[in-house]
Amino acid sequence: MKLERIELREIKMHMRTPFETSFGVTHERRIILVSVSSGGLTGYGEVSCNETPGYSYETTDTAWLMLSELFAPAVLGKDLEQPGDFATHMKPFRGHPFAKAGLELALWDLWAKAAAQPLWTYIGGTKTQLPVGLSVGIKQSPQALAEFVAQQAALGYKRIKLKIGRGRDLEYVAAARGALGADVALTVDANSDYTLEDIELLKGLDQYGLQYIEQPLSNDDIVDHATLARSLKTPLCLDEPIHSLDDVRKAVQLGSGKVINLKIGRVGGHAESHRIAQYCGEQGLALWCGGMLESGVGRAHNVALQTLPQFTLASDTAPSARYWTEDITDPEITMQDGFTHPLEGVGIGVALKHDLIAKLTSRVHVV
Ligand code: OSB
Ligand code: MG
Repeated sequence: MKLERIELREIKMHMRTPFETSFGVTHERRIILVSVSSGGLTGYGEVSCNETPGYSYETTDTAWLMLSELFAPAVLGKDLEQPGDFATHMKPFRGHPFAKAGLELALWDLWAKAAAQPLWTYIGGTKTQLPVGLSVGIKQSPQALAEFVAQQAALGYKRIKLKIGRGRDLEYVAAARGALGADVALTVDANSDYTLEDIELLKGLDQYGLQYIEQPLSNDDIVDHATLARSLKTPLCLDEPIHSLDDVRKAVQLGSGKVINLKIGRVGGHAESHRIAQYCGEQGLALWCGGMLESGVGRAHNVALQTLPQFTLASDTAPSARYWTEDITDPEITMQDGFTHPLEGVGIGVALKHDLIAKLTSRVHVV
């Protein structure tokens, strides 16, 4: 298909409640929607990196620059046989996976629409019951956290993940575990806030029966994680340092973690996500799909991805209502009894609310 038109559109979406992690607080998301048109069809993708370089070096502004100046011009007018060909055109450009993914996702949606198929079956998905986990931001006090998680667990989530950070760890986890009881699957995510000097403190987490500890150490580390893994009973989950199948392979070789949080944006799109999922299946690694506080567009892609048979644990695909007063898609992402389900329309299976999107738009660039 010949890529006839590429549009970048930045929208601002206010979060219903601020989301705090060890690297900062998010009140408002600045999201780039990417649309690619060909033969009367349009595919949609989302750039899901943060507004500041707290989680990764990419930001909304760096992604806008890369997409408008380099990535979109490199494929505009090109005739691609399949979305996988996108990688060939990105060869000259190092890094910036979130920016690349915004465009790559749009291609997958477009190709699935051209095949008149839902994206989830187009990529080879088979699972229809998709367990949902909730990612809970850092709260003001252990007591406030305990009350919040008790409320949320009642909604049926299959796993609760607590954001932790220095000075906001053991007491908070103890309070949440106390409120939830022993049977609820509980995890923590430090977003790289600790070092190996904190090993005794981190060992203290073993007593809470956590399913895994996500990214305790540096954002680009897999070596110290291997050392830490040998000292803990709780399995480690890697998030930030995984950008490719090669990164997963090296982490497995070193023993850095037994669980992989796969984010489509962080690995540059569906094609690399698919390769990573297959490898995780072969290696017996536990796998789940992470979230980046996406709009319904990004979440629809996340839902499609986690229908692949290699996904084994609950994914951070909480319903739209958890994040937004009104999401930009119809339908919104929903959850029933702790599960979400593949979206059955063609492509990503959601229509965009163009009137609402127009009101949220801060800039548009047509390549
Ligand atoms: O580390 O998984 C993370 C949000 C922004 C940046 C990093 C992370 C997160 C989340 C939220 O945990 C997941 C979600 O609910 O979308
Ligand atoms: Mg994480």
